[in-house]
Amino acid sequence: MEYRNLKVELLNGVALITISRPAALNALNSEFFTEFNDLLNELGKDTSIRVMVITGEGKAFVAGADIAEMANMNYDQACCFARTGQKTFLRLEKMEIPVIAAVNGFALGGGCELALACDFRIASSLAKFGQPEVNLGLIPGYAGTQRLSRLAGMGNALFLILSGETITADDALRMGLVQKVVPAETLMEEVMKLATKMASNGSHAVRMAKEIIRKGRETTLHDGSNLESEAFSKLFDYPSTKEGMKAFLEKRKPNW
Ligand code: CO8
Repeated sequence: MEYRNLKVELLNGVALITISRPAALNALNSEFFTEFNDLLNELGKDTSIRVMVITGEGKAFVAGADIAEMANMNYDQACCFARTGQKTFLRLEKMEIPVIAAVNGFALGGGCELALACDFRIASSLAKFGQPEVNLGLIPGYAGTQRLSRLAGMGNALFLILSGETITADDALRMGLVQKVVPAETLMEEVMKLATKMASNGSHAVRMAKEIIRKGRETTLHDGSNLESEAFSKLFDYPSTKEGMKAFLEKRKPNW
């Protein structure tokens, strides 16, 4: 399928998605959300895809929701625009396969929220993060008020959202907002290496680990541990699990 705001490449089990609207610093508009949902439908059907990577074209990852589109919205339109974004990002978070944000530049407002909905974030040393909505008289609308405090703690979430300050990749690393910062020129090489490694791991194990970690976040330690033992045992029903351990004992790579 052809997209106006997205570029998609499939490489060794990895779907590399580039948000491509560089003239507006990849700002998210309604057309983007329609296309992105179509793409998720398409990728969901392709069992050869084991990892997704999301990045942005040019100097921005995503500089936020499209301010030009939002400027004249009324209550109903704003509600619809916010809910569309929330549903889309929730859907992304619930993808069975890992989703990595390769944050190449500005990740502001809705762009920071998109990065937060990915499983983890690898940032270029030139990346900038922030929730500058208050500068526009707004607040985050794609669940940033909820995900940021869960990921980076209440103090950091309140600091970023109430101040509207933009922070560096190193500051984001210190806050736990990103997992790794790498030189700008090696970002995609490093992310793709990591994604390819993840794509080569036992796919049932990777998917189950993601599901349990995410579900466990919403429950008690006791119930989460039960989810884990259930999932752990279920893996033994898959021939690939036996193959992983057999390959180790036979000192060879697994043939999943
Ligand atoms: N929306 C629309 N256009 C944008 C956006 C945006 N978020 N960001 C940048 N652009 C456009 C600029 O208007 C400019 O267009 P043009 O060339 O036609 O004038 C072009 O991109 C390049 O931008 P700049 O010239 O400003 O580039 P600079 O390098 O000087 O500055 C910045 C880069 C600092 C990133 C600056 O562009 C900026 O501050 N952008 C806005 C950042 C922002 O406030 N983001 C938050 C938006 S609100 C939001 O995301 C809410 C999410 C929840 C929505 C809920 C729905 C109701």
